[in-house]
Amino acid sequence: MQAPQDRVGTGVAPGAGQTLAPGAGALQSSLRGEVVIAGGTEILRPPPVPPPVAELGPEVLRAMYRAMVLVRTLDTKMVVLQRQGRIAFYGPITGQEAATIGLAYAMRPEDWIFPALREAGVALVRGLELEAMVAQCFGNVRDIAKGRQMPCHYVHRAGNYYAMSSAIATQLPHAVGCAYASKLRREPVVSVACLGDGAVSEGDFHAAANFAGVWRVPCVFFCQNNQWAITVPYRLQSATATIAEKAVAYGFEGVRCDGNDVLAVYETARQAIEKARAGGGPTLVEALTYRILGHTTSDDPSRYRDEAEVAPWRERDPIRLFEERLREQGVLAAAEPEATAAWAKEQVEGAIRAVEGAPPPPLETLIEDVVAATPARLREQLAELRRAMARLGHDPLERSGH
Ligand SMILES: Cc1ncc(C[n+]2csc(CCOP(=O)(O)OP(=O)(O)O)c2C)c(N)n1
Ligand SMILES: [Mg+2]
Repeated sequence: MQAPQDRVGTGVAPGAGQTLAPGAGALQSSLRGEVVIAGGTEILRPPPVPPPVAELGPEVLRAMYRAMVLVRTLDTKMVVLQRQGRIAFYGPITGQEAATIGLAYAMRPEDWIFPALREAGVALVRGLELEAMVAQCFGNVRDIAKGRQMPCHYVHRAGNYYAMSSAIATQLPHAVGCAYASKLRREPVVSVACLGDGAVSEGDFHAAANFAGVWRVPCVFFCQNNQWAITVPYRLQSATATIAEKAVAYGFEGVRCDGNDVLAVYETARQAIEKARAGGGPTLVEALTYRILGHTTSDDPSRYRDEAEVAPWRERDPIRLFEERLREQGVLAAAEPEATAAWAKEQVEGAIRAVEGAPPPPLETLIEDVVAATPARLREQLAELRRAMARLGHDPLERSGH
């Protein structure tokens, strides 16, 4: 169930109110300063104006911890579901929770995020319901995207979370374009352009960074360098010692942080985002982390990677590091990790129970949403499909849940 929408912040806007092309939807409303975040797990909500790290109160620190545990729990469970044949595919974030959640808490609600594959935790923190996420992985009628995307390719319009595209780096010019629109409208809204280390070999990365530097747009490039792009290790991807230093070529600042330390990521991302908001132009943030599991459930890293390389990174598990720190500071009580794990398990299992049995999207949705009025030729194709399915013994009405 979608919870009622609640308004959590409003933007500014001299020059706002210009209209974009029809169909721009959420982009239009957000750039006009109408920021809403719908639904989601209230307990994870970040402060509307993220403060410097030293001023983060215990409630927010606890919320960050819960968000990390929830993402890990979702990952673990969804990988199992894939192995059981209940979903087709999954791309885990495991080991990268600090990078994902640190970024999520550093953004203001009115900011935009253009995700790559491993930012689902940002959608969760920005109000996407767990049930909607799980339904997306099943691709059933409860999926906002109507089963049209691969699993884990989320979209969350109310949270300014752009639809994830499989094609590496294509979101980066889009993010820069969105940031350019904010600049033209004099709106203090930042676009966060997410990428993996593999994306720096794509032309789109360089075009986006060049444009961002020349026009000093309010865009932060946020790279989760997990040191692998499927089977390709970082040393074969790029000859620079860091990804951060690539920013120099485009005339803006690059900064690397410990991607397994959620507070380091938070503060680095926050400073870059606030600098962009204040007119200081783009920054390339590199969160150095490690991909603990396979690229996705379709991958077997034992075929190309030595497990000895993984072991020290397992030791630096971002959730455990944060947990130890919070316990030392007296923010987490001794019993809290166990209670949080039980809470997260119930949240995830409850979401699966709620959506797994839902039917597939209606067959008609195959031809909807492409053009305003569905042309006759598409309706004919749908009728032909129904006839073919009937011939082959499928009942299209049953399959479509009608
Ligand atoms: C343009 C393009 N080329 C190749 C692929 C196949 N592909 C999917 S993910 C991936 C590697 C991505 O690595 P990285 O950017 O480091 O992100 P990570 O998966 O490590 O988070 C590749 C090559 C693709 N999806 N799009
Ligand atoms: Mg990578």
